[in-house]
Amino acid sequence: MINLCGFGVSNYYNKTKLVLLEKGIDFTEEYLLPSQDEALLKRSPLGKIPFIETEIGNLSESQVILEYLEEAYPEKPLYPANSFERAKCRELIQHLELNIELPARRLYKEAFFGGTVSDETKAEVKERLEIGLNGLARLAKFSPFIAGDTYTAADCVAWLHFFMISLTSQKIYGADMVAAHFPEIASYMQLLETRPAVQKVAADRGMALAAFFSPK
Ligand SMILES: N[C@@H](CCC(=O)N[C@@H](CS)C(=O)NCC(=O)O)C(=O)O
Repeated sequence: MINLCGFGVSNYYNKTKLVLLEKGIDFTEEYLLPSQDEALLKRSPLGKIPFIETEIGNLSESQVILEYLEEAYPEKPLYPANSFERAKCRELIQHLELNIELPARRLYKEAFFGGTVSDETKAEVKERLEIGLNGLARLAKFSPFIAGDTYTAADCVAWLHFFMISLTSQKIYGADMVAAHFPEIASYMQLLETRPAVQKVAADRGMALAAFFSPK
């Protein structure tokens, strides 16, 4: 049995959870916040979440976990069978994570955690986000899924990161940068939200967000 560790506010935790659900893999969840405590570092090398525990050992880094799950549980594939199409699917994921989510993450402190971010950082991130979103717009198909006619792991990642980037850009810049780059975004998100696994992650995320941000 797989034990998924982390918490439901994290888009990387939710990415791993969504893939487990989509693939119909049995798993348990353990609520854990990131930390540098030795007890956690023994389980996750950088004290980050998510990570999974399996009978044969632990794995950190959500994308590594996804790739492992795809190989270990090939039924209900979330990557195309063809090598080049599979690479195109991974290309979308890499762009979403490295060139969009990672720069935007520098704004989360102000967008979600009551801190502040300098105007210089905001301007720098905006420039990186413009480049990342423009690049993704050249790759994304939305026909109707992001990589083409089949639902893939890239949709799992896109659904989660689009949600966060859209919220973050509205909070920091007063404008939804995702909607500005992808006119089809609302119908795309609605299409994904017809899936039971997506609905389950969205509902759990809603509860996790409410609990995390409720006055203590
Ligand atoms: N590349 C990692 C990112 C995971 C990550 O950054 N998780 C955040 C929570 S959303 C975390 O643990 N942050 C604590 C830290 O950076 O020390 C993955 O894909 O799993």
